[in-house]
Amino acid sequence: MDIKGKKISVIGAGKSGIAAAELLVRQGASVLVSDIGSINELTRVHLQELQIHYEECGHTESVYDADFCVLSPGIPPHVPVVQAMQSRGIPLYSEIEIASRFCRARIVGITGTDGKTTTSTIVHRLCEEDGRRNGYRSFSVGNIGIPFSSMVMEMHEGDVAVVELSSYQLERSPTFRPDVSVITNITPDHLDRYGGEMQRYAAAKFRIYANQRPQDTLVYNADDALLSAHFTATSVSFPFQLISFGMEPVADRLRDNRTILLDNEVIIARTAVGDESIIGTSEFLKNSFRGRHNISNVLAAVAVARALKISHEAIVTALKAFEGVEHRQEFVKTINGVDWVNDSKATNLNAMRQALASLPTTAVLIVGGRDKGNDYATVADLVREKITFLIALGESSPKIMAAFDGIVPLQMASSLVEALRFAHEIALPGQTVLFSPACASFDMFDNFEDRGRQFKQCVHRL
Ligand code: UMA
Repeated sequence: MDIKGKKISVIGAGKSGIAAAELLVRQGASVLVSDIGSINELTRVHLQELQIHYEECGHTESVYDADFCVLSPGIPPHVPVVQAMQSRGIPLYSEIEIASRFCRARIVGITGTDGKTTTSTIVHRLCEEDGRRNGYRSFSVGNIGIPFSSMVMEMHEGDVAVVELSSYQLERSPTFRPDVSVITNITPDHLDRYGGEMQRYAAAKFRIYANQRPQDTLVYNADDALLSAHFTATSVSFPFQLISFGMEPVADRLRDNRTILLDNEVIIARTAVGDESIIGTSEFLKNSFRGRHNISNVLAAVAVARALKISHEAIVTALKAFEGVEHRQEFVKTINGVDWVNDSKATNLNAMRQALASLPTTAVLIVGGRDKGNDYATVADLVREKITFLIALGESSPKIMAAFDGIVPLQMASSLVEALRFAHEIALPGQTVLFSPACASFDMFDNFEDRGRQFKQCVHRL
């Protein structure tokens, strides 16, 4: 991508905007970073050091004096600055598109509603293990929290970029092309951005394979009804290789003869030439990494490993050593026989559902935050079965109190500290205290990482 001397506006001074600006300036472009809000002191100093122009507290006319614009993923398409760019014919690209144009490494792109962080982390560990043996490096970037642009110039040919991708990041990425793409599942989330239409949300996810070619691979979850129907429909032929994975018994769903499946708790790679045993689930499941959904994540990662030709030994070694992901059903501590679990990454109801389903004990549940249009009735049965007491927290607590009234004893907490204090008093030895908010964090915290860290600090202070 030749951008020398080009004028580029970067909209949003968050993580992705700053990383894209830095990459573009280092490649010789003239960049203006523009944010609708204020830019923090640390970022301002960083921009000044790099001699990057910036403006804050609003987008001025200057942003339209550009050859193209880089849009941060959290900025929805209906906001005035995006509308104005479009009406003036200024091309808009995602930070992912920009980074991928400079990428020499192989790209594994991982999307899906849930499981993408865990799957990305496992794939990264498998690649690291294989890379140690074969002299290449793996990078874990994207929605996981480290912008692709911030690492891309460190990547060399033969390395692997494991890129976690939200649907937002797949928008405005017209040439992005992963060597291996993964779709873990598609269930309702972020529908506010897609006019409430599931089809539009799914279409954004399907952008992940739009540029894939015959030498590339797409990995999909065959247990997901929407994905299974999409990729087995005989009316469409896909110009790339398909590998399915799933825990449900394999029916005649395969059109490619390659699948990663579970047979009597053993992961099997099935191809036209036969079956190969990979690993038993008891060899990688542990206190810090448990639940059926995590077996599904491992199946996806094994499918990627097969596509990348990662050795059997590297797969087994890395899986045995895998201890789970921070903020994702993360075991924090046992206090008086009660296990405390941080699941702050559960920003939607489906993620909370998975956490409840994989609980080995009954639990006291702390739930709530900024509501995303959750229909709590859909988890009522699971809550009745697994939860002995519910503590509602944050903006959505009145809605949560109303939804679970009569289903489980409950109480509202005015702060995280108070929620923990209630839970500490109520939980009995042998139980779990599960912090699985099922909501966004922005009502009380900077982001879900901040929320999870504060939770863990409070637990350690109990
Ligand atoms: N802004 C404007 N103009 C507007 C609207 C917003 O300038 O009209 C500004 C805001 O004031 C703010 C900036 O844009 O300063 C924020 O940009 P952003 O929301 O895109 O956030 P980043 O810090 O760039 O982080 C993004 C991802 N955030 C979102 O997609 C909301 C991060 O995913 C990701 O880790 C990071 O890029 C690096 O790739 C977080 C996330 O919540 C984890 N993702 C969602 C999810 O997982 O559900 C999709």
